[in-house]
Amino acid sequence: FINIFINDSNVKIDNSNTILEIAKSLNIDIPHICSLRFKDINIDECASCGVCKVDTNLGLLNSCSSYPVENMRIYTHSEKSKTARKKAIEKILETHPQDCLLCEKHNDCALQSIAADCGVRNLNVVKPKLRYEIDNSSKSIVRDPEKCILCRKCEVMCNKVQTVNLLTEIDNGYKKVISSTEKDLEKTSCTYCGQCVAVCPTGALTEVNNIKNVWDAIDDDNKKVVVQIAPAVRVALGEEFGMEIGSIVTGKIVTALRKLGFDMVFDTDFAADLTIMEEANEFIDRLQSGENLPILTSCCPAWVKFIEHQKPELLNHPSSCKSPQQMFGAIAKSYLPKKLNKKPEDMYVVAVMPCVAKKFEASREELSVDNIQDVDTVITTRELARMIKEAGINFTNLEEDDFDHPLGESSGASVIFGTTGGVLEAALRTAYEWITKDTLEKVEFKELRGIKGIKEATLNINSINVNVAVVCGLGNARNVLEQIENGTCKYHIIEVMACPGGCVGGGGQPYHNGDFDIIKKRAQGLYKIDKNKPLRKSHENPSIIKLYDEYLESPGAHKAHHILHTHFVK
Ligand code: HC1
Ligand code: SF4
Repeated sequence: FINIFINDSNVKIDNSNTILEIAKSLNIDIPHICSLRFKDINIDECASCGVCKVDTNLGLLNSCSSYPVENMRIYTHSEKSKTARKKAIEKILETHPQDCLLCEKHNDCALQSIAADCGVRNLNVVKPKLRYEIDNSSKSIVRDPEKCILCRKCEVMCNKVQTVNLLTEIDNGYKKVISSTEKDLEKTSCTYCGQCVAVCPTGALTEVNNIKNVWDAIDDDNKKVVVQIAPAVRVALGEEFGMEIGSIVTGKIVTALRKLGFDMVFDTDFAADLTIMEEANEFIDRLQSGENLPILTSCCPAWVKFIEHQKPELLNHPSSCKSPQQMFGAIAKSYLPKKLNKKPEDMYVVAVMPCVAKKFEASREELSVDNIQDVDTVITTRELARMIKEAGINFTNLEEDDFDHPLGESSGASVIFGTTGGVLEAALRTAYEWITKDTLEKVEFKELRGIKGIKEATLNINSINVNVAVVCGLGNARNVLEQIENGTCKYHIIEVMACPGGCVGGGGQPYHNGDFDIIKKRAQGLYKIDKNKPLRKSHENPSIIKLYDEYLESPGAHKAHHILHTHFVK
């Protein structure tokens, strides 16, 4: 601990923190853009945008990368620091488009709000002519390199955290931006994990906006429009309306979706239970035959694309199960129309997801049944918030409502899919009972919880030691894939999610600006929902039991396979 003076107040502080962090702990906001600090995953980077300048007795310093020394005098908002900050912002704005009102990031743009907070009102710059076209080649992410401000956060996420290594500095001088060397994202090995989108402070990286597709479908009288919501959405959407982080807003979302005009409101959790039926069955088969172990979960589309691009020779390991999003769509276009006396082509399936890769996933031709795509359109948690605002719905004051049935019933196991470790925990609750034929009393696998990048445990099931692991973040996934490749992997089953923290930290969630406390609070919300559910095991879900009785026969049966399983592309 050392002694410093900050804005003339004498404080004792821990000098292992940056000036920026110390100020934050003292409730002093220093504007900053480029710093990316994820303590939980050892990321501490900044690109020196210069916006976080503070005035000290040692001169002007970037507070995000400077540490205090004994008796240092720091002025966070002196004229000198404010002027330096303003200059840094003006420098960024020299090449930045000024069509803020029309930008996808309007109201969510860190650059816009910081410029406003710092009093930038006039710009005396002659903007250079357009340097880059918009890249909308992909189904998930739109890139507008014109809006890149060289903060390099996307590069850190893609190269260091996800190890996809796609992003780099391209061009020189006033044309310098961070991008891929290939102009069309679609032609690259991008996984669409969206972690670059999650940290981009401007409109340079945004999701593909599918809101119009949804309004058009709702207005089409010939379509029966059904909607599903992913586990992680229900503990994050409230943030868009100023509610406390981690608030559980499931019932309000159902009401809002009905008000928006959806014909039926269902739950991806139902399909997560279905996924567990198929995946636990597949796991037990492989465990007993000893073939293709470890089995890798396959519900995260960015992870699937990662292994397809990076280690295609290991594609015998992922489970052949479709993800819950896709299983939901497949059932909503086969079993459900029979119940409603409709044809599959009359159905229109919308998914609300915390993820941008889910948009790409829905478009994959492998994810269809008899040439009918399982899911028609995917919107993110953020896009749903925009639709609710567009419709003038006062979300915070909404009454709570329940899902439609039968595709709205779920167990506690399904909702924890939305956080790292949840899919494996859910699978083990079912696999344990199916293997041992005993009741699992202690359903919570605490050792698989928490946001650590790799977690592992050994469970004794019927005298077999089953080694399990949970991985989040694609860099950690690469590590595990290398173990499989070189024969040192000891696990029998591994859950993999591309985003640090799992879906609660997805690229389509309300922007969390790298704050892991937000991700943890959302995860706590999901565990709370699980705890309060009367049924906590997927195979006990009555609607799932009925679905097999009436339609799918049994897990892994021919019909179930035709509708609920897929294959991968090398
Ligand atoms: Fe996920 Fe999944 S948990 S992938 O993170 O398996 O997106 O929430 O919907 O499909 O259920 C996302 C979340 C989601 C699927 C489920
Ligand atoms: Fe990299 Fe993921 Fe962004 Fe693609 S979506 S560029 S893989 S961080």
